[in-house]
Amino acid sequence: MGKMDFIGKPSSAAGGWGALKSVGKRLLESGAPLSNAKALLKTNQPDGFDCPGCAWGDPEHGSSFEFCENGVKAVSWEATEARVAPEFFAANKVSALSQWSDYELEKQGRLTNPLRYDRSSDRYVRVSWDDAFREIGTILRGLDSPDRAEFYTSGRASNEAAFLYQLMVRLYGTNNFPDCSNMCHEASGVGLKASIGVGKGTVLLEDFEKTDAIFVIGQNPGTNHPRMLGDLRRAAIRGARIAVFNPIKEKGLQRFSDPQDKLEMITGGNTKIATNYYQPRQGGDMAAIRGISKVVFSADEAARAAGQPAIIDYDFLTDHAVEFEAYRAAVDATNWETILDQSGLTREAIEEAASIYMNASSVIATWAMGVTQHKHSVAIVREITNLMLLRGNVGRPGAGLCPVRGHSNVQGDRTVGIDEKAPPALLDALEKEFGVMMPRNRGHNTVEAISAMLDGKAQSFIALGGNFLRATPDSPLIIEAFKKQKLTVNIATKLNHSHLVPGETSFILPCLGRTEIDRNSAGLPQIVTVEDSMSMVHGSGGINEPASPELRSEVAIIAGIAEATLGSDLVNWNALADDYDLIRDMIERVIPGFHEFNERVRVPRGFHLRNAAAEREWHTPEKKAVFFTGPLPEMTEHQAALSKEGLFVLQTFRSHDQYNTTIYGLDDRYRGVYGERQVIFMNPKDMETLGAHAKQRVDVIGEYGDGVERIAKDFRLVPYDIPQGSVCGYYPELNVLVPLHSYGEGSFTPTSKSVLVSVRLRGEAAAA
Ligand SMILES: Nc1nc2c(c(=O)[nH]1)N[C@H]1C(S)=C(S)[C@@H](COP(=O)(O)OP(=O)(O)OC[C@H]3O[C@@H](n4cnc5c(=O)[nH]c(N)nc54)[C@H](O)[C@@H]3O)O[C@H]1N2
Ligand SMILES: Nc1nc2c(c(=O)[nH]1)N[C@H]1C(S)=C(S)[C@@H](COP(=O)(O)OP(=O)(O)OC[C@H]3O[C@@H](n4cnc5c(=O)[nH]c(N)nc54)[C@H](O)[C@@H]3O)O[C@H]1N2
Ligand SMILES: [Mo]
Repeated sequence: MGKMDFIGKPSSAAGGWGALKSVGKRLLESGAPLSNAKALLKTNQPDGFDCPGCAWGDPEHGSSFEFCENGVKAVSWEATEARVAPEFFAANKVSALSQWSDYELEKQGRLTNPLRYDRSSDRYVRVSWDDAFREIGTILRGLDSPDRAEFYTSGRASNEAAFLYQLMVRLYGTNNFPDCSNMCHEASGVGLKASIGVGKGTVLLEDFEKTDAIFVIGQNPGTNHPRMLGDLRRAAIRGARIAVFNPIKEKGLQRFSDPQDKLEMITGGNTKIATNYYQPRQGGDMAAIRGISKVVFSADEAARAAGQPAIIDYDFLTDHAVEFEAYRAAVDATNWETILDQSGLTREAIEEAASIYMNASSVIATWAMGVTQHKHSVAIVREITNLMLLRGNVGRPGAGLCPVRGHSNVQGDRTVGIDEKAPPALLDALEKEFGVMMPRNRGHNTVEAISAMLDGKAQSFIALGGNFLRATPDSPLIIEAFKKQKLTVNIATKLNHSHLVPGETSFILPCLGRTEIDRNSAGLPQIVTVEDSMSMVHGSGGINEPASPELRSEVAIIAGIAEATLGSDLVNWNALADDYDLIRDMIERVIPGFHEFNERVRVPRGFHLRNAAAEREWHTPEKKAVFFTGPLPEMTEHQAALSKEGLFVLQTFRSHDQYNTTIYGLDDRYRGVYGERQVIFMNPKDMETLGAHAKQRVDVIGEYGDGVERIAKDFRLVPYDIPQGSVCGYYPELNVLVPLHSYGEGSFTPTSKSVLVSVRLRGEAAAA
C-alpha cells in the first residue's frame, strides 16, 4: 500500500477492451484457465450454474454466453486452484491472521476441511464432520432459550439450503434471522409492501425492451450489475430516455462499450447510456422525486384547465389507489426551497426530469443502495412509487418498479422463509406441513442481533455464508460481540475475518460453491434453485469438481447440524440432503407460487413467480395501491453537513474490484484509482477549503457526539466530481465509521450512504 501514483486515468467507457483484458488476467491468475473458460460458458445458461455475482435477470432467449467482467471475477474467484488446507492453519495463528487484509485472506484460496478452533495453540485444527455437528448440537441444546442463538444468512444460499435452514431454526424455536438483506434492500421490501402490497420488483427483463424511459436511481450498474448495462444500452439505442440520479458521475452510466458488440469492439466505439445525468445531494432523492411530482401536478392542472387530456392517469388512480388527494396535498405543502436545498438540483433540472417522465408512455424506475442505505430510505422508496403511480406506471408492459437486488439469491432466500418478521401465513403453512407449533414472536434483524450479542442475550452465532463481522457497522463493537459468544459457526467457501474472532467454541465448515458438482450418496449430481431480481426461479448445477473431497453442500451441512440438534423424528434431514427434489416438494407445499416446482425448474430459464402487484392486484389492507403522504425529512445528513463547517456526509460504496467484503484486487478502473483502497473522494473546492492537496493523507472521524470514538486512519484524498459537503470511500474498510445506532426508519438498515464525519489532515511527516 501507499503507492504514490494511485490516481490515474479512468477508463473512457465501461466494458470494452479494458473489461476483456481484465477477464484474461483473472483467468490466468486463478491458475485454472481452461476449466474456468469452460465454467464461464456455463454461467447463466439453462444447463449450467447461476452466476454467483449479481441478481440481474437472464435473457429469455439467451443461448449465447452473456459476457460480464465482474461475473468472470466472481466465478474465477470461486474456481481458483489455491487452497487453505489444514497446513495453512498449522503455520498461521488466528491472532496473526486477524491482522491480514480482507484481500490477503480470501486470496489464499478455498477452504478444504472442517476446522475447530483450538484455544491453547490459537489455531484452527481439523475436526471430523460428525464431531463438529455433535458439538454444535450439544451447545445449541444447552442454551437456556432458543432465542439465545442468532442464525445469519448471506444471499448466496440456494432456495433449498435457505428453506432447510429456516426450517431447522424454527423447529429449534426461534425467528432470529439476521440476514444480509437487512443491510441491503430491506427498505425496498418494507416500502413496496406498504405501497403496493408486495415487497419485490414488478418488472420483467422484457419490459426493458418496451419502455420509453428508465430512471436509474442510486445505483452503479457498470460495476455491480454489469449485465444490466447491456439492457440499458439496447434501450438507449432504441431511443429510450435514461435519466440517472447519482451524486457521482459513474463511468458505466455514461458510456458503455458492449463486449458482445463486434463493431463497437473493433472501432473502439461506445454507446451513450444516460441521456440525462442528475447529481443530487446524498439522500436528496426523495426531494428530487417530490419535485418531479410537483411539476407533474401543475402540468396536469394546466393541461386540464386548457381543455387538454390529463397528464395524471385518473382512471388508474380511481380503480387502483388510495390516498391520492392526500399525496397531492403533501406535495402542495412541500415548498420549492426545501426541494432544491435537499436535492441540491436546480429547478430546471427537476423540470427537465419531469418532462422525461411525462413524455414517456411507459417508465421503469430502478434503484439500489444509493436509495436504501439512508435514515429515510423507506420514505424514498415510497416516494418513487408515488411518482410511478401518478401515471399508472405499475403493472403494465414496459413500466414498473425495479429494485435491483444484490446477492444472486437474496430475493429467493426471503421468499422461502428467511425472515425475522415472518408473515403469519408462512408460519401457518409450516405448522400445517410439519404438525408442530412454530415460534410466533418477532426475531432479531441484523442490528438487533448485534445488540443481543453485545449484551449477552445472544450467546451463539451461526452463519450460512457471508462475512458478518466486516459487513456490519461499528467494526470494533462487532469484534467484542463475537468474542462474547459461546459458539460461532461459519459455513463458508473462503476464509474471512468473521472466522478469525472465535467464540468460546468455534467452527469453520467448508462448503461447495455454485460452480461445483454437488453429488448425493449415489454419486448423482443435484441441482439447486435461485430467484433473480425479476422473480424468475431457475435451476443451477455446478460443473467443476469440488475444491476438496471433504467439502459438503450447504444443504448437507445444515442437515448435519439439524440432525445433531433436533434428531430425525419429525424431519428426516439426511434423506432431504440426499434428494433435493424432496425439499422442493416441501417448498411447493409451504410457499405460494411453487406448484410443480420440480418439473418447472427443469425447463430452460425456469419460471416466473407470480407478482400480484404486477397484475394490479394489491395485497395491502385497503386492497389498493397506497400513496405515501408523509413530509420530506426535516433535514438530511447532507444538509446537516453543509450547515456546519468541517462536517461531511460520507457514503461507503464498492470499487470495481470487489464483491462486498471480498476484495478481488486493489484497482477501481472506472474511477481512475489504482493499487489503493484507503482513499476518500472529495470535491476539489472542499479540498481547497481544507487546505489539502491531491493524495493528501487524512484521518476520517465519526461525528455523532455519542461518546464513541470512530476513526479511519491514514486515507488519501482523491479530487472528484461530487457535490460539495459529501465524501465517498470504500466499504468494508469504512465500516469503522458507521454507528450501529444509525439505521433506517422502519428498515433497520445501517445508514452506510449517510454517515456524518469530519476529515483531519495528517502531518506531511507522516506521509514520508
Ligand atoms: N461486482 C460486484 N457486484 C455486486 C456487488 C459487489 O460488491 N461487486 N454487490 C452486490 C450487492 S450485495 C449489492 S446490494 C449490489 C449493490 O449495488 P449498488 O447499489 O450499485 O452498490 P454501491 O457501490 O453501494 O453503489 C451505490 C451507488 O449509489 C450512489 N449513491 C450513494 N448515495 C446516493 C444517494 O443518496 N442518492 C443517489 N441517487 N445515489 C447515491 C453511489 O454514488 C453509487 O453509484 O450489487 C451487487 N453486485
Ligand atoms: N458500509 C457498508 N456496509 C455494507 C454495505 C455498504 O454498502 N456499505 N452493503 C451491505 C450489503 S448491500 C450487503 S448485501 C452486505 C453483505 O454482507 P455479506 O453477505 O455477509 O458479505 P459478503 O462479502 O457477500 O460475504 C463474503 C463471504 O461469503 C462466503 N461465501 C462466498 N460464496 C459462498 C457460498 O456459495 N456459500 C457460502 N456458505 N459462503 C460463501 C465467503 O466465505 C466470503 O468470504 O454488506 C452490507 N454492508
Ligand atoms: Mo446487498
